[in-house]
Parts: sequence; C-alpha cells; structure tokens
Amino acid sequence: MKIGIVCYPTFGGSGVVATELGKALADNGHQVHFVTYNQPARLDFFSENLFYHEVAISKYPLFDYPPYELALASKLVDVVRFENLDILHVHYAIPHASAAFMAKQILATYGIHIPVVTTLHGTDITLVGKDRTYKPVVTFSINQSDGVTAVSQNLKDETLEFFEIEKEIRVIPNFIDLQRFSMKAKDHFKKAIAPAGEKILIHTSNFRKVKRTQDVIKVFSKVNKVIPSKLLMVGDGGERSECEQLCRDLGVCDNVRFLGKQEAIEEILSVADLFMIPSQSESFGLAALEAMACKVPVISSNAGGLPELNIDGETGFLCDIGDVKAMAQKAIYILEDDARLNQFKENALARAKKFELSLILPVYEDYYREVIAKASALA
Ligand code: GMT
Repeated sequence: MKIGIVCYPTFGGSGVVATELGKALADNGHQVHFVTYNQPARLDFFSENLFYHEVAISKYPLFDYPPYELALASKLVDVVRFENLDILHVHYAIPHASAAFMAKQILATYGIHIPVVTTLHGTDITLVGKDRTYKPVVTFSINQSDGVTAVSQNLKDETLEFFEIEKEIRVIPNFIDLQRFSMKAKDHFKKAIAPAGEKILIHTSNFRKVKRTQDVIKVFSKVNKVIPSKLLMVGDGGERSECEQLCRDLGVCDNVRFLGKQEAIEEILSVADLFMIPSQSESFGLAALEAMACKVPVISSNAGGLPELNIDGETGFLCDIGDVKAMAQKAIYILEDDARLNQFKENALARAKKFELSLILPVYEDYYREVIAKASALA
C-alpha cells in the first residue's frame, strides 16, 4: 500500500506512535509518506520506502495566526495526487482530521477518492476536543473519517460519551518494539546514579500539568525516607521548574536528577527499578509501556486507559489520582523485598509482550485494507 501519515513531529506520544508505525509499515514493504511541518523526531535515517513532505507555512504579515490547517490540506492534496496514495492516516484529531477532510473534498473534484483513517490519541479528545471552541469541528471530522481508531477502550468510551459519534471506533492499542525497548546491561550508568546500590525510581514525560509531575516528587520524598533511593526525572516542559522548587522545599535535591529530553530512553529505563506515572488523564500511557518493556514495574494513577495496561498487584499498582500516600506505600511494598521486586519486573515484561509491534502492525494493515475496500465500494 501507499500510505500517507500525518502527525505532530514532536517527542509526544502521538508523534512517536505515528512515526514508529510508519517505520514498521515501510519495513514491511509499504511506501510511507509523512506529511508534517518538521522532520519527525524518530525519523532521522534513510529508508527507500520512507518519504517526508514538509508543510511550509506562509509568514505573510496579515496572518497573526498562520493558517497551518490550510497549508496542510493543500500539501495533502499534492502528495495524494502526485504520489498516488491509497490511504491517509492522520494522528490526533486537531487539526489533522479536519485538514484531511478538506483535502478529501478537494481531491474529489479531481475524481480522486482517498479514504481517511483518524487515530484518536487522548488529549485531542480528553482536553482539547471537549473544549467548546473545537468540539463541533472534532465531532464533524471524526464522523467524516472513513475509519476511526482509539488507543484504548477508555478513550473510545470517553469519545462516545462526549461527542455525537456516528462512526464505529476500533480500539487499536499503542505498541512497543521489544528489539529496541529491552533491558540493556548499563551497570556503569547504574553505579554512577546509585553508587551505594540505592533503588532507582524514574518518571518520563513532557512535564505538562496533566502528568501531575509534582506528585512524582511527593511520592519519592516519602519513599526516600524508608528506602535508600534516587529519582530520575526525564523530559522537559512547563512544570519542570515547579518540580525543581518542590525538590528544594522537600529537601530531596541530592537524590533527584533532572535529565532533560533524552533520545536513548531505553538505556535510562534499563537501570530503573520503578516507574511512576500519576497522571490526571492518560488515554493509554505509552511511557509506562516503554518502562515495562525494560522490566520496570509501574506505580500509576487509575486514570483513563492506564488500568488496561498496568495490572494492579501484578505489573505494579493503580492508585486514585493525587493519592500520593497510597502511591508511596505501594512503591515501598514493591521495593522493600528484592524477590518481590524481581517478580514484579518479570510480570511487567510479560505484560509488555502483549503489545509487541509484530502483533499490532498486522491489525493496522488489516484495518487499512478494510477501510480501503469499504470506501472503494461506495465510490
Ligand atoms: O502524553 C502526552 O502528553 C502526549 C500525548 C500526545 O497526544 O501525543 O500522548 C497521548 O497519546 C499517546 C499515544 O497514543 C498515549 O500513550 C498517551 O497516553 C496520550 N496522553 C494522554 O492521554 C495524556
């Protein structure tokens, strides 16, 4: 197939899923065309089946708000026409699904009928989509898509609850490449971080408010009183300086390291004993899956799709949002006994294997074929 992929080219979960999916499709012999405003973060190598089309945004002085959606729609028209694409797969509803709808209408005037699959990732529904400003457009563009997928059952349920959706939504979860994400021998790094054999806790995110990163620091401060431990905070974003201040207030600075944005995240996860993701809202929790693939158990909130990934008492624990006391108790329970910790680590990896790329890739491929067949029957 010739597949167009539209995504945010950033480190965010939806961009990572879109890029990894595109790479895997290309490895499987499909021709994949990325259309976005910047080279996607994980698309920094050459492959004969991968193409990147940059959306240039006009900086005309009249435009206080440059119309990215229109530039994207125009680019999609070009790419679909001249590369003869079979299907467009847009990740994140806003503004990708509506731009794809516009492109589809324009292409119809050339006699080209391109099916569009929209994947809902989370904040496009749970935060941005529910905003009155965008709700009608989100509803419309989901309903106009030829196929719609959501990354968890919970996200599907929320979408159906808050929007008037007429389309069937297929649940296709996030996936993991276990060749890349596996526990690596990084003893020298572990020694540098935890020279006295302290336990290592870790959090990775974009430090947005929705991640409740300050809860991570609060939980760690409680754990650290009982278990000799270190905390690695990986990533960057709006809440980082608040977290740094909280470390000072709680007197844990010497045991917390802020590593900023990191490429080789699997190497850092490899030295960790416990992952924390106390999010306010989390449609799936790709960061937790990456940790589990590296044999790291998870303390999470019970928000959104996290219970579909993290199995309470088996791969980690689920606690109420904001219940830092319970999170700390559960973290100590896992960390205080090495045999128990090892069992949780094994369970985390076993669970991650259920989301292996090789299992999920054919699900997407079959879904594309199904959507293309339905759309061509209607054309
Ligand atoms: O988590 C983020 O803030 C990034 C966000 C995004 O929209 O790129 O991630 C969302 O999509 C990921 C991939 O499907 C999911 O694994 C994340 O759970 C989801 N984030 C939220 O729902 C907050």
